[in-house]
Amino acid sequence: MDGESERKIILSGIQPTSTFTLGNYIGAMKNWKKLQDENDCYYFLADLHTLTIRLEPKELRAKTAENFALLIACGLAPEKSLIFIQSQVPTHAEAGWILQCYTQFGELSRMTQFKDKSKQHPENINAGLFAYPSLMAADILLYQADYVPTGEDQKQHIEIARDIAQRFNGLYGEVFKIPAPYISKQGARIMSLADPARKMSKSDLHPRGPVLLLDKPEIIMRKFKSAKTDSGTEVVYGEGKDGINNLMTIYSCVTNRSFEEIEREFSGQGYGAFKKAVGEAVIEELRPIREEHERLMKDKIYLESCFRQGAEKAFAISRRTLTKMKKKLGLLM
Ligand code: ATP
Ligand code: LTN
Repeated sequence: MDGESERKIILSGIQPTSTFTLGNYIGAMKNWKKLQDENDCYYFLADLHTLTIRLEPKELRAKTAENFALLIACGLAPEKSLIFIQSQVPTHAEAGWILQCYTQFGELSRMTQFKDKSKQHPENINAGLFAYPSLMAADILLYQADYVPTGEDQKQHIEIARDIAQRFNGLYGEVFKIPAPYISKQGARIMSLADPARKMSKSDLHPRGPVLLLDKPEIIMRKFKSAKTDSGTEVVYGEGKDGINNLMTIYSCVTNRSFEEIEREFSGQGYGAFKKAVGEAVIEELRPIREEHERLMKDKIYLESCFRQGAEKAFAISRRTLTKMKKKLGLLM
């Protein structure tokens, strides 16, 4: 951010497709938490976006509840940030449709996520998957967000949201604030432990690729010990060392140590000792989250009151922008 002192509007979302990973935590939630004291923050589960792939209804329901509790367990406090579930706030789908009519076929065709997901699910390349960025633009623009903190992979979607906002404003006057991406320099792209050339992703089915936030300590350690690295021995950041670079990034994000400090700390110790240390650091970082999650999952009444109140407030805020959009368009109100 540009160092101005006034509070900014911060908004971000995450799909509840599966249990959140260490990549989601480092690239997204850890930053979301830092921002919540000094800004007005809106965070939500993008469950409507999840419908673009096929999930069992039972599974979606369970993952949405589990991940809502995980957001809180990661330190997002309902008394500080507005936390809600997208499908419980009807303005998103309505504004999403309107903005689809202001999104061009050509620009949607260029989206990397669309190309990747179409390859992953060739049997189900649906219109929702294609128009996904228009709904995401609605999510952002409805709240007049200043900044959208995400990992690197979402930058293209935020750029299209800016283009849509500028196009709409150009036609109808100042309706939307133009949002900016907010991507931290480090940890914006944590890689899979099994294949460091690929992004760590919660939908990755490889048993040792993603570290899940609810993994037990012994599982986390096993995943780090078997993490794929090159044939070298020195813990040094460098080209052609994707596996070690990724482990160093994870360790650095979790312990706040610089690469130089890490190189000094593990000089002459080999990869084995380093992998174990990264595993231990991650276990300690995730332990309080897992414990808090376990506690929250037993308090269904509290969780439900959080998401009901969140949805109500989100509706009240987003409705102002939606009403403005509809008036500008000539929809009879
Ligand atoms: P899926 O496998 O369901 O596509 P995903 O794990 O890639 O999911 P998203 O729901 O697309 O995660 O992303 C949620 C947030 O986490 C976004 O801000 C995204 O940029 C961030 N994120 C996802 N994966 C990583 C990663 N490997 N490193 C850093 N940030 C990430
Ligand atoms: N596309 C995002 C999730 C998402 C989002 C948003 C992120 C949906 N709407 C609005 C930021 C702002 C993803 O897959 N991570």
